Amino acid sequence: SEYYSPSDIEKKWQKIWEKEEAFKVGTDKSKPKYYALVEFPYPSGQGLHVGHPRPYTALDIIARKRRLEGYNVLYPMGWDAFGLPTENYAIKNHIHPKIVTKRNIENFTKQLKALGYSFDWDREVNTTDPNYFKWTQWIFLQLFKKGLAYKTEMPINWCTSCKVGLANEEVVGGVCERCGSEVVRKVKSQWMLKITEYADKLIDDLDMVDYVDKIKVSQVNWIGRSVGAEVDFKIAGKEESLRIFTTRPDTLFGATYMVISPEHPLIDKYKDEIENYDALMNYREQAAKKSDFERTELVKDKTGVCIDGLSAINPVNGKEIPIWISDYVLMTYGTGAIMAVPAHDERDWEFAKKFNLPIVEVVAGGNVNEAAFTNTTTGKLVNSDFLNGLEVAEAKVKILEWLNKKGIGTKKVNYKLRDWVFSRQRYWGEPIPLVHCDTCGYVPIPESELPLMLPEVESYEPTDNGESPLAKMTDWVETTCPQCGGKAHRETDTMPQWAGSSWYFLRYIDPHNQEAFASKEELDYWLPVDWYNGGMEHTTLHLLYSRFWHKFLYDQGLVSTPEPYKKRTSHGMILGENNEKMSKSRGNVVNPDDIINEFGADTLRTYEMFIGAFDLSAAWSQEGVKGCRRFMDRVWKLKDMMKDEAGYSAELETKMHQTIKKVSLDYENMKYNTAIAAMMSLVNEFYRIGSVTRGEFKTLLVLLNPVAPHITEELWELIGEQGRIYQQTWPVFDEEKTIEDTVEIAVQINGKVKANLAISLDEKQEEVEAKAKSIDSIKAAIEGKNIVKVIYVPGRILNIVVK
Ligand code: ANZ
Ligand code: ZN
Repeated sequence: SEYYSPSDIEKKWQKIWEKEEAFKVGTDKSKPKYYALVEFPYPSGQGLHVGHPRPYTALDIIARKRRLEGYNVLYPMGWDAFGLPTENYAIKNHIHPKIVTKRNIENFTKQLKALGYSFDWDREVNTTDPNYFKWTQWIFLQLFKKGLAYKTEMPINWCTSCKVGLANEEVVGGVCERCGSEVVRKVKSQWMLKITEYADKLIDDLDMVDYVDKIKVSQVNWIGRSVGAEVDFKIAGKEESLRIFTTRPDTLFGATYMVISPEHPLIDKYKDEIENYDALMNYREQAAKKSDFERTELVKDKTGVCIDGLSAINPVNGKEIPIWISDYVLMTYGTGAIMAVPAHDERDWEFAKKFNLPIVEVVAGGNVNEAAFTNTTTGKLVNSDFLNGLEVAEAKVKILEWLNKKGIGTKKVNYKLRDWVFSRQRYWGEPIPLVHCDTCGYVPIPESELPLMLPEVESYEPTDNGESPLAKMTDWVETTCPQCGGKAHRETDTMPQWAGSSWYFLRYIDPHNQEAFASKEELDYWLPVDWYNGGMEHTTLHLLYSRFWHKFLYDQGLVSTPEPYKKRTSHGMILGENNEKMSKSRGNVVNPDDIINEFGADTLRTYEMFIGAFDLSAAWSQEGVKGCRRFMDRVWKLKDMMKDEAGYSAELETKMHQTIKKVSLDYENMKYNTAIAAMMSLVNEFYRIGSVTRGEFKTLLVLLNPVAPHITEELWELIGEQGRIYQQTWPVFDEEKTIEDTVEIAVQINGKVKANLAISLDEKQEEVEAKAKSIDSIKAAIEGKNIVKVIYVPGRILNIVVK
């Protein structure tokens, strides 16, 4: 056909690929495998966002390239479909979330298919499908049986609007991550998963994987492993001690006062002896209104109250020191009590300055009247008796020995990571497959009864007291104990949104298996995921959770690798034209369907890869989209310029090899924008020369195919090539032929450029000189003059000095 009409050819090729099962995962296990993974979407009512195609196209490029390189490729897609927005929509519109979900998935599927991704759709998973969540429940039961799921009363983050408990990770800056409403503390009985048991492995095993640095760093910081000591300080005049956690036991001689959390039980225990109990209670009440974040991060101005009538003894020097309460010490970390060393800790320094407490320098090197000296690598101990003269590291070892010998201190490791709140009081989630029996406690339902289905309810709202709507279904709730046959109640909490995504990459490996979540044989072949790309915002949530589940399954011998993902990368966000987040309220949302209708999916794919460095955010530009469409048009017209010659032309041979090399490497390094720029530059060369050989055109089509799969297949067919591009092999380049052997040099007369000259790099000065002198303008410039000197800078400049 004469004109480039993406709407016709894109549908045509999508049908052909489907019919030919072009991207169905191969069964030949002798081939090397490649598992490329992107985060499956939450099928919201809004449909696909232009942010989705960025990562999906990026790994589609890798998946398509790997197939051409001879790999057996798994590139799957599915739906993370349980969750609040669907449930909230169901509540408002009185439609079953199942129906809403089905509708949304249909829409998303249509949109993704229109983008021409090479997903193997036979492996589609849906976390709300009973055949799927049966295994989510099964894995939960394994965790329960191994003691890694437990129920406890605890203060949880409670969103006042969603009426749901939130994990710490879901509270951002003191408000609910989903709806932005205020989050308060509420004591509730919750199911917890012991992710803390895996804290060390989750840090240490990062050494095994290839994650971009900022992802590793943020996981390590989130887990927050902190090596230090617990030390007991005697309370003056009592037998009892106050235990503190410190990372700096070396600074013990500098501890001039102590601080306990306002919630610390010590206060209530010595209520009768404390002279200002009321003032302490007053302060405690104020502190309770603040989030941990406000108490530690936001407030620079320190507050606190000194406890009158109670003091402590510093064990290293026997000095009596006061005990304060302050909200910067949290009850939920360490022991809820600290020794304050104002000379070497910033928070303590600010506190001491404010309340005029003594500051004693114990590590030399700073000026502790001006600021806390927190450096631990320079400086020696001072004012510290038997530690004097030691380096910080040496002093830590020595003081620990001393504390151990005295029986008042030991090494201790603390983590910021908390166990994972694993229950929600909502309808649209996986039912927790446990019953509670008064005699037997919590008992798993028999595995043969999985999946435990959600009952039909009248309304999906949580009850007023915050219980799940399932609690109202007495028929469903009342059951018998699988262990003793007595009366029992079903657990009515459901699992959080993060449950289904914690193992979905395993189900893709063997999605139709009825006997197991996946067979050992398939798992052995496909694991680990070779490349997983996803959002930075999932680093301390989904990415950490799924590593935890995987490690648990590994310890049970159920999967073959200690880590699920070999490589993890992250994409930047796509912003509105004015560099703001796209949102309905700003009216700057770009709908991918509109772009596809107007310009074609190949243009959208190319544009999203060309928009900027993949890991950085980038602003949408309609002009940029048009530019990519013009590139498609230029590629399209090359068919009319093609000369039927199989090889590369002499003129473009180097350029061809260079382009293959650049595009191949750039794809691997996620430098999609520069790969596309290189292909644009090659196309410019074809236009400059006015023709393209069949060999050159074919190479271009294969290189461009991963980015723009439809137009390239169509052109391949139009020029009468056999087979499809998806059946070809990836072009190879010859390193030697990528090296430029001709260069342009400047020819100067008395330092002024008069002409340019193309020469070969191996040409000698005499040859270059001779050539230069044969150029007309040079000839004219030296005629009748004396050549005083000729200076040649090889490959760059030839300067002829004349008089
Ligand atoms: C004395 C000291 C001297 C400290 C010094 C630091 C520097 P990370 O790294 O976060 O574990 N701390 C301990 N428990 C606390 C709590 N519940 N709330 C607030 N702060 C607490 O920090 C550990 C350090 O934070 C501990 O070491 C303690 O202060 C403080 F030059 O002890 B340090
Ligand atoms: Zn029982």
